[in-house]
Amino acid sequence: MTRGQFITFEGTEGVGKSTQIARAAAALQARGVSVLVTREPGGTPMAEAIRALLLEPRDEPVHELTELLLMFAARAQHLHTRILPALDAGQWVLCDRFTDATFAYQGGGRGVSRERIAVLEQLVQDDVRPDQVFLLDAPVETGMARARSRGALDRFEQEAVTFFQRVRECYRVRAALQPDRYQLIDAARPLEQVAADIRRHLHAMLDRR
Ligand code: Z5A
Repeated sequence: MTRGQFITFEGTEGVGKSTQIARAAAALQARGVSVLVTREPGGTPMAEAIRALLLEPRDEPVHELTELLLMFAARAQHLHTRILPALDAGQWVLCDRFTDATFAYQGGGRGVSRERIAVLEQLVQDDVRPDQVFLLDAPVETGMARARSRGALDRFEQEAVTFFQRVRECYRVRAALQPDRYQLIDAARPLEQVAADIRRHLHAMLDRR
């Protein structure tokens, strides 16, 4: 059995990750690929319970290490009980955010050091890294306007524009450092153009196998 591909979708809020994952899954399925669509934090019942803890707005200040450890606790459960078994079974896993989000949000956004995050990455993931990362990139204000038309804001969505600007910058730096693994996608364009770009990259991945 050929191992599946692990593909993640990243970016600041409202850039269109969920929308594009659904289209990417359909494009792969049309080529006969078995796909698992999942997300972080979350993806298993226990990890979804941790997600609810993380996203719920609360009066108590949340320490950045508490947030970091909860992200990786959810990830350990998700990776080892859901993602890796699916990859071993030959499925392609499309995941809405993964550890790049931790470097961007807890690192770039909250100021936790890269080294500290890397220690947990190694502990939880060993050598597992996404095969391909689609970084959907758009001005922070564009994504915020799209996402905020939905109503009540979660704990992350309540952050200031400057927080998301640091997150975006961190993502862009990571993408520039590893151009083979990242596809930087201009997500400010109309939805169908973004989807066509991603589809082209996925077809190229399939053709190489
Ligand atoms: N987080 C973290 O801090 N550390 C970590 O390690 C991880 C996560 C894994 C929840 O993630 C929070 O967890 C997240 C970071 C943190 N907080 N924030 N911000 P999430 O992925 O669930 O949250 P999100 O980024 O806020 O998701 P989102 O708002 O659902 O965004 P999206 O999935 O990128 O967008 P969408 O739902 O596909 O689209 C939003 C709207 O825009 C929708 O109405 C679409 O129809 C529309 N849209 C999409 N694309 C377009 C284009 N191209 N043109 C026009 N309109 C569009």
